[in-house]
Amino acid sequence: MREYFPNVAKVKFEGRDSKNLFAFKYYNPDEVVGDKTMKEHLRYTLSYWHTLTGGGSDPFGSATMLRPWDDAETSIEMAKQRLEASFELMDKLDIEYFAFHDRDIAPEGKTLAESNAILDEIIDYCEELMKKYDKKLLWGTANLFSNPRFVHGASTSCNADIFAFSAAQIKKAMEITKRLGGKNYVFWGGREGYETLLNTDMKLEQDNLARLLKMSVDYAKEIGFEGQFLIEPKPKEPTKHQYDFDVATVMGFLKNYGLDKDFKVNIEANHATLAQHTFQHEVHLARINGILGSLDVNQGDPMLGWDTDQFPTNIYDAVLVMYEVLKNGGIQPGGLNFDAKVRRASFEPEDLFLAYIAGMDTFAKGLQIAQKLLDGEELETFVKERYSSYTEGIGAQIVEGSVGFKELEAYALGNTEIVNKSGRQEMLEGLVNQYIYNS
Ligand code: XLS
Ligand code: CA
Ligand code: CA
Repeated sequence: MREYFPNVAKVKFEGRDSKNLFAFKYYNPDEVVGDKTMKEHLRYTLSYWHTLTGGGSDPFGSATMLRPWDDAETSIEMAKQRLEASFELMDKLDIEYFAFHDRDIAPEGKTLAESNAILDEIIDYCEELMKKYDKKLLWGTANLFSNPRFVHGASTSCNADIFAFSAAQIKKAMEITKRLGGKNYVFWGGREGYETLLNTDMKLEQDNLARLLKMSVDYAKEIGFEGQFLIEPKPKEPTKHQYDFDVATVMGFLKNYGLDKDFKVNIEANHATLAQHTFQHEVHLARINGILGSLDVNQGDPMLGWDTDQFPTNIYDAVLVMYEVLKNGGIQPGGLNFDAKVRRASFEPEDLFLAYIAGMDTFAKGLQIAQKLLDGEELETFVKERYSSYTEGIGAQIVEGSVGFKELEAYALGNTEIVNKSGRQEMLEGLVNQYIYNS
């Protein structure tokens, strides 16, 4: 098989003092952190769409990326070359998992039947390469947003024919995900949202979205697909208002339609910030509600208001998110998917390696620091102490549910001196910094 990245050898761990740009400084797959190896904790995942099919075009200019498969003669040949290149990348970067959409792994045909046949051919080859390189599928999904037919959405389209087409496409995507042993299946909203309420029946659209999800659950049972279903929240882009706005909105939606037992969430950092939340906020909320499924680790740019999908290099965010993951007891069967693309000006093939190395080192270091933060127990102890009034006396009675308004009024009337304590935010931020500086 052709070598696509001949200028880069297998990337190895060389430690913090290494000056080799193509080496890990912190990601040491076999290093044990807490109760697992780094590799087991992090479950790094290559995003097929950004890494293999992203060309670097933006609203002002066309593609810039130099890619070794650019010379392929047909789209099927190109898809096969991309597959080969993706496994070489995973192999050289020691990435165990990948994730894909049906339409980025294989080109679309003129009809659904033709698209399915092309997909089958590519998936055959993918299966072969997965065995050869010992790689796994974190999740599969269907692209229900790129083709112009999805102009009004997929399951929320005003056109029932599009609902049917979407169902058929998900059916096939779920089948191939099962076939490849996918650990999860992702539903990101695509164009499930609206631009203006002047032309929108929001009630019907939301009911239909729930109908499609219910059909997905039923079909998974029918074919014995046991992967975890994940909804990926995003507040806007491409529509002005996406229905799966954020974790809280998704939770309400799932409960409303009786789907809460069947879905968890795939949280993306850049989507969290677009919703005016921190990444940690979204992960924390999912964790305390038992629905933390998987993570798309990237980052946005605080100066830009859109989904820039940059490789994650912010150590502060990585620490706080890994802290949540550790408190969750891990992220399996989810993982950390680099849903990130190199900048348009980083167009050389080697930039892909440098970007993944930067992201992988950031989360490896974040994991190490988070484990220390957890072991140090200062944060947990502080929070526990801050709420200690609920462990005894009137607080304990409130929590047990043994008092109501009358009892609380009697208590409050007799309690003439209420004392509050400082929240010590600056001290705690300094403490987190100390862990980062000293590790
Ligand atoms: C787009 C999403 C998408 C999902 C998968 O913003 O991040 O790539 O992760 O459909
Ligand atoms: Ca994503
Ligand atoms: Ca994104």
